[in-house]
Amino acid sequence: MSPFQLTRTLPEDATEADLRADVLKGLSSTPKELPPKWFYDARGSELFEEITRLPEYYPTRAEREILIERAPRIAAETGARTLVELGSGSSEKTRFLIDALLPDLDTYVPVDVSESALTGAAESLLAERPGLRIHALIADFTRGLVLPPSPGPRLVAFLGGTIGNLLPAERRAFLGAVRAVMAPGDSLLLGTDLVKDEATLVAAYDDAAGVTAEFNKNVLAVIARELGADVDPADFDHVAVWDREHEWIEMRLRARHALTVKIPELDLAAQFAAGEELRTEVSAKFRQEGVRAELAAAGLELSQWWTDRKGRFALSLAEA
Ligand code: AVJ
Repeated sequence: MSPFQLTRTLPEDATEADLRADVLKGLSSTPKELPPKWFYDARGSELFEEITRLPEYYPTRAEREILIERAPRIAAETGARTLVELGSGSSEKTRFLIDALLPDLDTYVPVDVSESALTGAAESLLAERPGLRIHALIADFTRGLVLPPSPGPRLVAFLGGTIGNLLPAERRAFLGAVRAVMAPGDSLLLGTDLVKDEATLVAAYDDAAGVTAEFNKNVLAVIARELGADVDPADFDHVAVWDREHEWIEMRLRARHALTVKIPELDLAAQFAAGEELRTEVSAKFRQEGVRAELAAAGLELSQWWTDRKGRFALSLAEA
């Protein structure tokens, strides 16, 4: 059998239909909002990669530091023969994990909504790690998870702090779905950004070079291209605020003056008052006790909690 298999669990047109539904609902609600997953077209993914290299955006470097230091422990404790990675993207940091899990590792299962990210990452991985089986899944794991057959024990990794993009109720559903595909002896490796001083957090989402502002506005370019929306990104300002009650960062786009975003094919004319904001992302920040409690509520027990030296980011290991 070929060492690379690709399974699509999403219909080809699901993305388009989802985008329409999200835009129709989000631009008709008060306050207006759009889910962050629509940032990531080719340009948005490129901008995110650029964000990860900004001096203000510490999470990627902090998580890489933990992964490099703890990968051998993770391998020893999990003994994983299958690594499932949710939202794998370019699989860049995963290499540390894969190398520590080899030679016992049999199959790597990257799961992402982006087919191009999956095939690109798989190609280079296969060239470097002959013998590793890769079964890529094009799937939206927020809608439940069906995994291909592969040997256990399994390690499910959800890195980058992306769980922070989910609201509490969505996190509950997500962790429940992950727990549901885990057998006894399987593990979850979860990356979470941590609560810290407001200035550091806000700077990470409002960098001096303006890359995050461009990333935020890219969602407008996506709806203009995909849905023919009549919208000019220059009519909006990038806003990043720390919500201390919910302990999350919100990214918003603020209308510089009164305007209407027209999307004829959705029969939509969304009116913005001057200064009105559209919420484009929630990025929740965590504390150990909160992570432990959310895992426990899903039937998962926190067994390891590792942070970078500066205590900015955490990797949690949990067992079913
Ligand atoms: C990829 C979801 C982890 O929330 O920090 C980066 C996305 N948004 N800058 C994050 C993001 C603004 C990022 N995640």
